Amino acid sequence: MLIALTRAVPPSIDRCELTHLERTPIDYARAAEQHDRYEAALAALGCRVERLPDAPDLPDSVFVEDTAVVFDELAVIARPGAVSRRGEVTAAMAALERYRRVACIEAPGTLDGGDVLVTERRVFVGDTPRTNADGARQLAALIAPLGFDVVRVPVTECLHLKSSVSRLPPVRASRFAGQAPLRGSAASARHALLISRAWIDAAPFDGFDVIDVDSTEPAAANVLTIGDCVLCAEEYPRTRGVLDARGFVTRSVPAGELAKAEGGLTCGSLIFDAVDARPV
Ligand code: CIR
Repeated sequence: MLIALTRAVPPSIDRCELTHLERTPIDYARAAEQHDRYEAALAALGCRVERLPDAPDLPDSVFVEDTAVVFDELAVIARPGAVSRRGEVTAAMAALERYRRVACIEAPGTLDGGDVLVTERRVFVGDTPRTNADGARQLAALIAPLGFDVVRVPVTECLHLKSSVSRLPPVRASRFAGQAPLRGSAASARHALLISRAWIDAAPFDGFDVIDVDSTEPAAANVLTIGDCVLCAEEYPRTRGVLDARGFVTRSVPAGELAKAEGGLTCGSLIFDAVDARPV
């Protein structure tokens, strides 16, 4: 059973943090309706959606991904780089303690979950204003015993690492039938990655099957993979087409309102398997 932790869009969303975008009005009702559709899509894909308690005065609280990174054996509670977001982690920690052993990133470390891309054995951590070297070092120490190594990746063109690169399901040979094999595709059944090279250098991901977003959609790299399905933003149909053409199973939801707050599809949930849950 997959659990998806989510949180309501707060009425204060128009006071959200912004780094790379100009502030434009966010239609609260529309954002809330799009988030409802996102949650419905998660449920349709087999998740049990658990909403954290509302946090009306925390403008970015809908973006629960940034509050933690969940591994099978451990949940690492983040320490968001934006001071305005630090209060968000309490509710995430309370929820995660029901399912996992937890460990916290401590000051002076900072870490946003959106900067952490977990692959089979390697965890990529964005070097951003939100995630500092100490936060990355603490994460590395916590997950080394679980068999993960950590690679830092410089990010300058977008908010988080996962704004520019996100995980796809593992490649199957049939997805590449009739096309030149991708770099690394013969090497393993690793997850493929969807990447926006306009925003990030692909070199750190050497050895992975890397699929490019459509060049007219640089903001389309943040997709949410659940099992074999890739949830895409409706606003980026060409990139969805790229994935469809490769044989991936895709679905889409509208995500334009929260995109004005620099949120993408992974940002709205923390998804993990309850099978590995510790007894409550
Ligand atoms: C922020 O700047 O923190 C929010 N406005 C957007 C956070 C998006 N979260 C994510 O990419 N994981």
